[in-house]
Amino acid sequence: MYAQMVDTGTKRLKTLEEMSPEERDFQEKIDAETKIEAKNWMPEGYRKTLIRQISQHAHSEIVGMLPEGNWVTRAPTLKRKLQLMAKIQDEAGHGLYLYSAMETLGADRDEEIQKLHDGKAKYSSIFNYPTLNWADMGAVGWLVDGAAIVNQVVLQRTSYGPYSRAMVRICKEESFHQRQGYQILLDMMREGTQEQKDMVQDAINRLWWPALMMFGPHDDESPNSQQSMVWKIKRKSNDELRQMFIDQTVPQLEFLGCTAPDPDLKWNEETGHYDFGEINWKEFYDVLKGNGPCNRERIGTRRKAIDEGAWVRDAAVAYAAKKQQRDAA
Ligand code: BYC
Repeated sequence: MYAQMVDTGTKRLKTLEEMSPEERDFQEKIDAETKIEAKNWMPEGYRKTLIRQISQHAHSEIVGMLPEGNWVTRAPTLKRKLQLMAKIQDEAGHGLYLYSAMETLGADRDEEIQKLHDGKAKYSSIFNYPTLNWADMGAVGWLVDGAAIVNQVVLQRTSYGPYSRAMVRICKEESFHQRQGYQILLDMMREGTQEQKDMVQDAINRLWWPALMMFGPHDDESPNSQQSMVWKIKRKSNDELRQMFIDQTVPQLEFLGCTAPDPDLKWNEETGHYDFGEINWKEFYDVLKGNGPCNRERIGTRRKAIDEGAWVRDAAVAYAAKKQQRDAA
């Protein structure tokens, strides 16, 4: 039974015998599926890992609004425009629940957001790709929210209570997003012109591999996984989740009448899963380093939004102070 990284620079985890009594109690709670709450004792590494993961997740929701925001003015009908706006507002809400969950761990929201704007914090690689045509709105909903759901359904059982409860609500909304994305593509494939059908295939060709990258590096290349699995922050590994996503998505792809840009994708009778080709990991790590097609644009837009919204925040603070004075008088 292992629970915590030994601080020796090695990858070995501490055995129960090597732990302090507090660490042992904590791990026993985790093993018994008791949720950890904000006021409970927790190892510093557990707190830091959660702040890292939840803040990255929150930043992803907020930056994730940008590729879709690009299409609000060009959505083809009023109904589609309203649906897209509602989805984008939901993402903002997800960001807010997640920043709040992160604050329960003692992290400061402004500081974490500043790290994002300084290019020091990560957010999901997928949002550094452009959305070039209307079918991308369908493909983002279907593939990107679809991948997010596979990851987040499992996170509903994560060991930290506030994160797990935020996930329950987020998953409900994400399921709706996935369905509306798939419906956009179905309509284009069933009722569209050849040009519109080609747009759907083009969107899938561009977003397929980046969607698979959302699950992170292979398990043996993932520095955080081993510890996060023992602490039950993560309940399934990156590769397990990626396989689940492929297995559920390929039949939907076939139903659409489209193909994936992967010549190695095929059903494997023996394993009962789809085999698929290797991700371009160089591209993945380049995007993480800030060199994806839209990294600079995304961060630039976020910084501009914060700068231009400063007067609103100042006005709200001034109003609250005035109200307090009036109420006290
Ligand atoms: N992009 O050791 P690993 C959404 C980083 S959906 C960028 O496996 P971990 C939305 C990783 O952070 C997307 N970075 O890490 C949907 C780590 O770097 P650091 C958000 C990535 O944390 C629709 C390093 O690579 N979902 O929001 O154990 C519309 C090594 O990786 C990525 C979540 O955030 C990536 N794809 O596992 C709008 C879900 N993959 O921090 C919005 C919650 C890996 O050590 N997060 N990295 O410098 C998780 O489940 C886990 O954090 C991950 C990575 C599976 C993503």
